[in-house]
Amino acid sequence: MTDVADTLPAEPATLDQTDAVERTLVLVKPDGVRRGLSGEVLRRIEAKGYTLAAVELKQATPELLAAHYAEHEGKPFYAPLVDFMLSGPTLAVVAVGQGVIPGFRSLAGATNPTEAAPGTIRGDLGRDWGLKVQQNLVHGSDSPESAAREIGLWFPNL
Ligand code: IDP
Ligand code: MG
Repeated sequence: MTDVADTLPAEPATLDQTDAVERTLVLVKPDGVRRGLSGEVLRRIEAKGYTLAAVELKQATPELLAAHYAEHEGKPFYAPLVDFMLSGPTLAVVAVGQGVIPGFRSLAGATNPTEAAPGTIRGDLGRDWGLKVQQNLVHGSDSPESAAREIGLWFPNL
């Protein structure tokens, strides 16, 4: 016979149970910094209610970008993407809050700025400048694993 205790959840839900706070890496790419949109991106993150845990203007290096974009190595857009990311400073940001990983991806909009919905960062502020989707203003981590890895790369002391 099954003991009733075996059928109960180990930790029953309580009324004050909350989602875990998560962290994501946001980058304002060199096109966004050059166009003076760093503040606008930070404004949208804060207006949504997320918290800024770190903000630093950094010049990326080939080594950092090779690690950051390892999943794209070998793709046709990889070398031009790395060159673009080396073309000027990047604003690196750690944003914090429940659901911030998908939440920032939603604020950023679709990868292709021509297709990104109005209301999103890429949809409102980005466009094709002759390079299709490369210059799309921002990066946001796409999973908890990517966020942990990318925060470690851009903010080794956090
Ligand atoms: P994401 O930034 O929306 O996560 P990914 O597919 O991870 O998009 O691509 C990383 C970055 O590589 C994009 O944000 C964009 O800058 C660039 N990229 C992606 N696809 C292309 C392409 O087809 N041509 C040029 N650049 C691209
Ligand atoms: Mg990506």
